[in-house]
Amino acid sequence: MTSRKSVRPLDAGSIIKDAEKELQSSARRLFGKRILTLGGLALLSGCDLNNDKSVNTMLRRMSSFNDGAQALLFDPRELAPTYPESMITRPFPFNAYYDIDQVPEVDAQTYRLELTGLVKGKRIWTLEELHALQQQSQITRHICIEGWSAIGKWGGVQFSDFLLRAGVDTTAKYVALHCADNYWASIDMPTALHPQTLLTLTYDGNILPAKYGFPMKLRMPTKLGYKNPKHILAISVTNEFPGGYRENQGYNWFGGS
Ligand SMILES: Nc1nc2c(c(=O)[nH]1)N[C@H]1C(S)=C(S)[C@@H](COP(=O)(O)O)O[C@H]1N2
Ligand SMILES: [Mo]
Repeated sequence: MTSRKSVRPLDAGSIIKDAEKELQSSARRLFGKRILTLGGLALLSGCDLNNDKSVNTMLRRMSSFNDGAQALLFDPRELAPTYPESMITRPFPFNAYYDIDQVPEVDAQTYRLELTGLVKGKRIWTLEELHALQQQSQITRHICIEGWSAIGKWGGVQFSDFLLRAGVDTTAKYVALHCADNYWASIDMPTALHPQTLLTLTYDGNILPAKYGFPMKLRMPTKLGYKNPKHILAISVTNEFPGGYRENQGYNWFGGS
């Protein structure tokens, strides 16, 4: 992993507020009218929430819940919080399974996004074609399970929009994303169709720089950082569980934030 020296400390208070919102509504479904607070969860998981280290520990423990329990806790229909421009973390941290000097360089001219699997429509997309689709932007919090979080602004095409245009079979179970650095991740179809899931082409108003995933990163504010793949080359739509780079190393597949 990369050095964390340049990274800001975890903004614990604000994460707790975000997580508390999620937990209160999901806990209602789990425990009827009784509300399980984040404090209650902290008690259950045995960590106090007064310092960054314990928030990190809790994030890890939450991620090691089994996928079924997490699917209940983190409803894919809920919206992640959004933030004002003034709260953007500058500089936004870089992270990958290698150092920043090994970031893959993808050539914009020859780049083609390839769709495979359960797709009826257009399977090959140029960057120009993707930029010509309707664009939107979001300011959301990226939470990395390694113990940091940061707020950033991403712009691009709503993923559900893209999938429908490409004639993807939205009754399929999974969407897998394959990256230029051999990383891959996969998500369930409800997450793929979530209104905040964005096929991003820009970061903070500029073309996505290489370190943040040029030419595109799939941004899902409802998922932890490792579920947000950068440098995507191919997307496959399938009913067979595709796993993922981090997931196959033991990170939880659901990966809700
Ligand atoms: N292709 C690829 N995507 C990836 C990773 C990676 O190593 N390779 N790391 C993931 C992790 S763990 C994090 S926290 C974020 C970091 O994104 P950033 O560099 O834009 O902050 O990218 C995610 N997507
Ligand atoms: Mo991460």
